[in-house]
Amino acid sequence: MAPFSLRALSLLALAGAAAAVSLSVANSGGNATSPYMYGLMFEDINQSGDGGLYAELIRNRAFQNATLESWSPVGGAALELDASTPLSQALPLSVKVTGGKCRAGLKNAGYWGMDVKKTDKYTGSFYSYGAYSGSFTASLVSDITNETLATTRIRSKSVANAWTQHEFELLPTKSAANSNNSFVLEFRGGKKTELKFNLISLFPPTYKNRPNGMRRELMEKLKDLNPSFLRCPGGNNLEGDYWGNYWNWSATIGPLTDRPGRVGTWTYENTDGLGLIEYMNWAEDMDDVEVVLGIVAGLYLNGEVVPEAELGPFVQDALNELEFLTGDVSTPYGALRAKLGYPKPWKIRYVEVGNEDNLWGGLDSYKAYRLQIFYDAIKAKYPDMFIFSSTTDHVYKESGQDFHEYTRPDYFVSQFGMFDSWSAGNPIIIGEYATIQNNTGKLEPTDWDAPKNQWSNWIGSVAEAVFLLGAERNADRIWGATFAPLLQNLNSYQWAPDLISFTADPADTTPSVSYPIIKLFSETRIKETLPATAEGSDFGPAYWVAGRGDSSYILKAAVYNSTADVPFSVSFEGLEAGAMAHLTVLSADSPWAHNTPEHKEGVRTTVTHLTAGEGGVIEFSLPDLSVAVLVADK
Ligand SMILES: *[C@@H]1O[C@H](CO)[C@@H](O)[C@H](O)[C@H]1NC(C)=O
Ligand SMILES: *[C@@H]1O[C@H](CO)[C@@H](O)[C@H](O)[C@H]1NC(C)=O
Ligand SMILES: *[C@@H]1O[C@H](CO)[C@@H](O)[C@H](O)[C@H]1NC(C)=O
Ligand SMILES: *[C@@H]1O[C@H](CO)[C@@H](O)[C@H](O)[C@H]1NC(C)=O
Ligand SMILES: *[C@@H]1O[C@H](CO)[C@@H](O)[C@H](O)[C@H]1NC(C)=O
Ligand SMILES: *[C@@H]1O[C@H](CO)[C@@H](O)[C@H](O)[C@H]1NC(C)=O
Ligand SMILES: *[C@@H]1O[C@H](CO)[C@@H](O)[C@H](O)[C@H]1NC(C)=O
Ligand SMILES: CC(=O)N[C@H]1CO[C@H](CO)[C@@H](O)[C@@H]1O
Repeated sequence: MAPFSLRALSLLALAGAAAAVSLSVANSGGNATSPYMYGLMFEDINQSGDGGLYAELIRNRAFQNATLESWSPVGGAALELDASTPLSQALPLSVKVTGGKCRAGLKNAGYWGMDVKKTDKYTGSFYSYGAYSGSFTASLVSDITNETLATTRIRSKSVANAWTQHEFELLPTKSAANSNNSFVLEFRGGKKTELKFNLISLFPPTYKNRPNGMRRELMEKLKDLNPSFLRCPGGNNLEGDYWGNYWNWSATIGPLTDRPGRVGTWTYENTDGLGLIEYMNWAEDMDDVEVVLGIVAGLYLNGEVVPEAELGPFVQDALNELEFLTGDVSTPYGALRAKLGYPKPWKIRYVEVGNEDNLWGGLDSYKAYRLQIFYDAIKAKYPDMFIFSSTTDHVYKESGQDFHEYTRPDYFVSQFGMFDSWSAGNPIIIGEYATIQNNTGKLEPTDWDAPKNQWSNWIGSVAEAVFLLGAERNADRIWGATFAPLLQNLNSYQWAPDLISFTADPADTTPSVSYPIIKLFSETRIKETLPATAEGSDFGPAYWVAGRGDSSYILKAAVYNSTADVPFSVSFEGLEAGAMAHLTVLSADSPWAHNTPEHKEGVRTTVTHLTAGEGGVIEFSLPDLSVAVLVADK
């Protein structure tokens, strides 16, 4: 038996030696890293806009989908949809309330509830049609106890044969125990009662107090990621499911009464209250992150493509949109923007033509004419704008390219080196990435017919980190990267896993286990990558990128699929013995660790202070399935 165990021992020792990482990081010879390395990608998917980021509490506020969904009668009244007196061209349908007892009206259940806090002031508005000289009562009530949490009386200005707007505020006298609350609007009922209502809206305080703004704690979670770009408004949602169903920028601006809304790609009605201007405000509120604006490029998800001869209006639409955003007030669309209250132009420096135009039979036409026509038209008017192709299968002139990957952990890890061999000419945005399925034991990509993970699990998040390190090592060609999708309303979603899950109750807001990795990488920005020479070991099971920050040296590393802890000894050229460093390590109890609203602590963070030893060498070790960043003070 003795020789046997000796043999086993020496094999183990070999494995240990092979896994040890001894790195010497040079002080020059690297590449400047894109300032946009970490960002956000957003589209209205999984009720992440309406019912999520967009702070509106009333669901189906303007009956845009021709249903009474989310509304119910109170006090014996009857509700029906009414098309006889449109509030506006964009909002043709209203609700007619008839009959009822002495106090009658209608009730809205919100987006699966409403959060009610005593410390918050709620701002509401509704339009009514019909003669009525009494008062309205607007209230927030608990669905569980029937308690009134906030109420106010509004003197009626309502008249026959015209729409009248009423505004009000609600100040709760107590906080609700949970988010099972509704909004109730009541008035004097009776046999002759007949009143119509539309655009019934209620907002809590919003992020940075923007009118028509965003939900506070979700925006805070996004801001905490320290993002530097926002890719919007899609994604598939930009393209639309069928002919004419594209995201139409001009229908998402102006007063809410002018926004018709749209059944988005994810098959539910979007109010478009979160429209183009709200995206720009969002970018501004994240301390001016760069917007990567997706423009509609003539491919629908059912495979229909706009023929070359009919593309003109789409190109004009894109130019109008860019003029609306960036044009001087003396231009027609710049003037429109000013008229809507935004005289100061926004900056758009990055445009993406379409989304995933390699899919759904779109590639031939994208290659033949679509990318080129948009590129040439935009460049002719805006020579300084940088234009991304929506795929890596086709670039045109100086365009960038967009790489999307939804796959399994092993597959991501196998792609650590994929960008090493790409030509550096056309910068790549990794516009969407996520681990969505488990390993199978073989190196297999996603099976689109099989279920996806409900929650990001830790092994998948570490694999994403390895992939990101591979991208950052190629700083000369990677423009930026963003996880997708960003947000998920747990009460109604089409796609999991997502980066942040939420419900109406802010206490449920749950960042996935991928979130702390992105946050850590994004907080420790490498300004310039530096060549790191590894003595006697190659990538795997440890992966890394080294570089220089503002006043520090940085090493980012991940360990995936190791049988033992991996010892690191790292020296940075110019860093002396005694130099101070700190090491942040993210790890979890199991490869399957994940976060849920009930358990949000799937990832452990440990910070260790280290001192460089002889020759400036910093030593530490990392466990299997860990992600770490070492920051050494210069
Ligand atoms: C910098 O870019 C060059 C050219 O793409 C590449 O060969 C080199 O490895 C890069 N250096 C680092 C440290 O990433
Ligand atoms: C309502 O939504 C469904 C999809 O859920 C869609 O098929 C229908 O066209 C929509 N109707 C209106 C009026 O928007
Ligand atoms: C709340 O009101 C509903 C409808 O009127 C009633 O069915 C329910 O019993 C009430 N709940 C409580 C706790 O009073
Ligand atoms: C409270 O609301 C949640 C949805 O957010 C729902 O699943 C639950 O059934 C509600 N509970 C009650 C008692 O209404
Ligand atoms: C886009 O919106 C504008 C303004 O609302 C409208 O005139 C136009 O018809 C819309 N286009 C489509 C295809 O719906
Ligand atoms: C993980 O380790 C196992 C056994 O050591 C090996 O077969 C497999 O290829 C490794 N996977 C990756 C992605 O490195
Ligand atoms: C992936 O594996 C985890 C842990 O076994 C499991 O909970 C999850 O359901 C798996 N995902 C899928 C899509 O089967
Ligand atoms: C309102 C809405 O879009 N609901 C959909 C959310 O996603 C689920 C699938 O997960 C659909 O069944 C719902 O219809």
